[in-house]
Amino acid sequence: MDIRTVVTQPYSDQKPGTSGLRKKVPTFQQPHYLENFIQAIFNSLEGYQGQTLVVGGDGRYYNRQAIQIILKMAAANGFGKVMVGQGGILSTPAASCLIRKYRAFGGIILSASHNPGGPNEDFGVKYNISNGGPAPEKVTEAIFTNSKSITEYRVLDAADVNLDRLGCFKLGEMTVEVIDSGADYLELMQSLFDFDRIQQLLTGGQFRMAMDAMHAVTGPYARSIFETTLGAPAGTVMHGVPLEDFGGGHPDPNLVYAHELVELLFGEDAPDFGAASDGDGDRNMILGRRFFVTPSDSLAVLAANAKLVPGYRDGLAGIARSMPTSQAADRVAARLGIDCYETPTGWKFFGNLLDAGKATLCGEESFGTGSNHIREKDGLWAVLFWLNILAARQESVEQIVKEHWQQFGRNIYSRHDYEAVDTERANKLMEGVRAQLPTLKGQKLGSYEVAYADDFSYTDPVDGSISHKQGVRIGFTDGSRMVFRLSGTGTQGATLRLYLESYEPNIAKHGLDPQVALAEMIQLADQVAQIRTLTGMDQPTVIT
Ligand code: G16
Repeated sequence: MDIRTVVTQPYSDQKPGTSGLRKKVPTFQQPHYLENFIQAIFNSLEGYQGQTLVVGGDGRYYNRQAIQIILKMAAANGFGKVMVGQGGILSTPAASCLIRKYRAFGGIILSASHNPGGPNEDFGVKYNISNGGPAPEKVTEAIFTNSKSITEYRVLDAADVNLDRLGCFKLGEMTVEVIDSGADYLELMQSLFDFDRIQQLLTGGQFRMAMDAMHAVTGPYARSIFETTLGAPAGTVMHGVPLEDFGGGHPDPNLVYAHELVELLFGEDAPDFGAASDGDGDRNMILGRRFFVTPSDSLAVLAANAKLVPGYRDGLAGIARSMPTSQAADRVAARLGIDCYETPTGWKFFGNLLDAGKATLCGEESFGTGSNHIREKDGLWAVLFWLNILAARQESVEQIVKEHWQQFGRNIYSRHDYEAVDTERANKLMEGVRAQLPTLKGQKLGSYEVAYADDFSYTDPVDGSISHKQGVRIGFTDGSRMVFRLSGTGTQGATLRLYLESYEPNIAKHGLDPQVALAEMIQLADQVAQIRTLTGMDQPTVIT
């Protein structure tokens, strides 16, 4: 079998975003586009000769073709072995688990996460390092730099590997091991949670749950865990068969896109517990009967109840949250006497804190929660964590959250997304807000007084690296705040995210609808940023 060196031209748009390179499928299908990016990844790494690479994706359109290309390029570039999930399937958390467990050099995960899939929809490539986590900025920058000057890539001329048959195959000098996509992940979950107790809850006849896999990668994992292992009735997992186009849906577990689950949980005779996960299985949404748990509250509740869960019984080293995530977790950390870290948006920023043992639990407002068990956020882990707490406390989701608010006060929170905004206008909006920052401090805005106004920058406490311009914050003297940033995961125009938060210690006001409680701030945000004028939109596309 021959290794071919193919002459290529660089593409100028291969800059990884918040989580890898995400583009429309036709962009990835351009001649040499995927190959260039994969070679740019390999070129920016050192010492991988003879080492193991983990490869898999969320099963979206183009997954299988991309994997064949990557396998042949890995063989031509000198990897010793590639572990690939059966059928090319690996959830993002399962890939992270495998990289760590088998001490792989790294992994390539093919996913555009919660973005839709299909011939004209999104595809993505993400590189994870040996700790199992997303490549940090210095690596993604090196990949981008490499992609801009690439002149050739290496690929093995060979037949495709049968991805559906478990076992080891030779591809040139390299071994390809097609592995069961879920076995190692299930074992890890069993080591963290009280499966016996959760099983009693799910089979006791009193408690019902629904898990929406949104026709994405979590389906087979969820069926194996909840239905086969824990004994929940067949049908507990909805939309459990992964489809290349996610059944035409938008595999984003939020109140808008997971509407079937939401209708079920808010309808007559609703189950006690509902959960959903996204395209690649790292996000989660948690619902009780007629009750939505915001991701920020979810992190805080998990942290406050961690001692009920075997894997966290010895306590937490610290908590980390992304900057736009509400400060609910900070209150729990303060009560527990542990540190709470505020990082930029992007799971990659948690890696160093977890590796250094500074944080145990991490979370983001964007429906991401996880811990030091791997280096990615983990949708099913969060669902099991909640089930473990529910089994231990024998209370409803709503009771648990409301009691949490009574103890800690409520951080009322909402995110407004304006999607597919003209990029130039979105940049103008952000520049407009940035221009006001130096003069905002001390000003009265409606009934609020500005305590600080800045563009968030982060100094990593472990390696000292600095990340600038990570979101504009306007904080008020009563602890409320609004945050503006542009999404780093969209593939069409720009997405403006407006994050709103206020703190409410008064129990009598805990039942308020966040849109009502935050109404004045929503209006002030529009005043400051001219959102409606500049986006040309009267309403956000998605409110969570
Ligand atoms: C990715 C990142 C998350 C981030 C989210 C939203 O999630 O891994 O850390 O919070 O994007 O990012 P943005 O606000 O820039 O769109 P996922 O699930 O898409 O990989």
